Amino acid sequence: MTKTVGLLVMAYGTPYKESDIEPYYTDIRHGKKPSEEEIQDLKDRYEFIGGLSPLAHTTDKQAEALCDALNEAYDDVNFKLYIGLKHIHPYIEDAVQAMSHDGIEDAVTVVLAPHYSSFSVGSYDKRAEDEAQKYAIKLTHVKHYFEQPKFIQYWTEKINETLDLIPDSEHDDTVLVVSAHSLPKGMIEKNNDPYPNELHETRKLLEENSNIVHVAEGWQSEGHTGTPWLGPDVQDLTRDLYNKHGYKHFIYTPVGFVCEHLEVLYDNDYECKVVCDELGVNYYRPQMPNTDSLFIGAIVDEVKSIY
Ligand code: FEC
Repeated sequence: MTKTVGLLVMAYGTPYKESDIEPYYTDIRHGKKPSEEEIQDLKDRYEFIGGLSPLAHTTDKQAEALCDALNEAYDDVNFKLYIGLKHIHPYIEDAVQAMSHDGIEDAVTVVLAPHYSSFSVGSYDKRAEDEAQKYAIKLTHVKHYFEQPKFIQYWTEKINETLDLIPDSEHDDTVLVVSAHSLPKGMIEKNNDPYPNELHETRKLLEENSNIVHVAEGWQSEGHTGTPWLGPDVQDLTRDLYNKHGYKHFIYTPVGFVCEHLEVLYDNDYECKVVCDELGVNYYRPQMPNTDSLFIGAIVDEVKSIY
């Protein structure tokens, strides 16, 4: 007999229309409204990437692909999909309430972010857990999937395909920048958070598996809080790598994210490219995982290892 199990896919969320930008940003700031200047700056960045982010659509597609793949992988389970977002509706709590309404008693949760930090994946899980306890729903959490062979294979293939665009004789003049979203350094150090080490492990796996010769690790998209964030920032790193080694080709793999959205389309494709243009070097940013079957397969394999 097949058992119906909830699949709660959680993601960051993005404004659906321009008027959502202010409340969305206020939610990111824990209810404290950003200044008019900060709101305008964010509106300008969305405008730059075409008005709004593709994230909402991609999150839906990724969640549907994952649910389909899990239903293929399990004979005795029928996964029913729920999407819960961090900073806009449907919120994580809304999704848990919908599960309760449908009589779900058991669910697997997945965050669309491959590395664990108590401030990212951990905070999604806590919100889901707090709500699920009200309805006695049992949750099994996927904590991370950066080490899954299919996740590493996805990025390895992308790196090698990008290297194929560069003459062999210039591979020694090429550097790979592996990055994730920065977080405040003090919080990470105080809690002995695994996040920086998980990025480091990802970098090692990509270095071992792909044909790249030179690799650097960096952090991106940091906030402006007046306190130190994890570094080096990818833009500063680009300048340093150029000044020290004179690389001609820079390949950016923002492996902490799983699809094209503001932080990739603006922070990599605009901000890092501006630095590359200034230095007269070539900018490359392979396609993000989106609904690629290797990426979806990596999450399926992680679910299978815990559920
Ligand atoms: O495409 C889109 O519309 C949204 C893309 C988006 C993703 C994303 C992922 C992460 N964030 C993480 C941490 C923080 C911290 C701050 C913060 C601020 C912002 C702002 C926008 C934004 N984030 Fe985000 N993040 C995305 C978008 N993020 C917009 C506000 C303006 C700005 O700073 O650019 C707080 C900074 C502050 O206090 O001002 C902390 C982490 C991730 C990756 C894990 C995950 O997806 O949850 C960590 C996608």
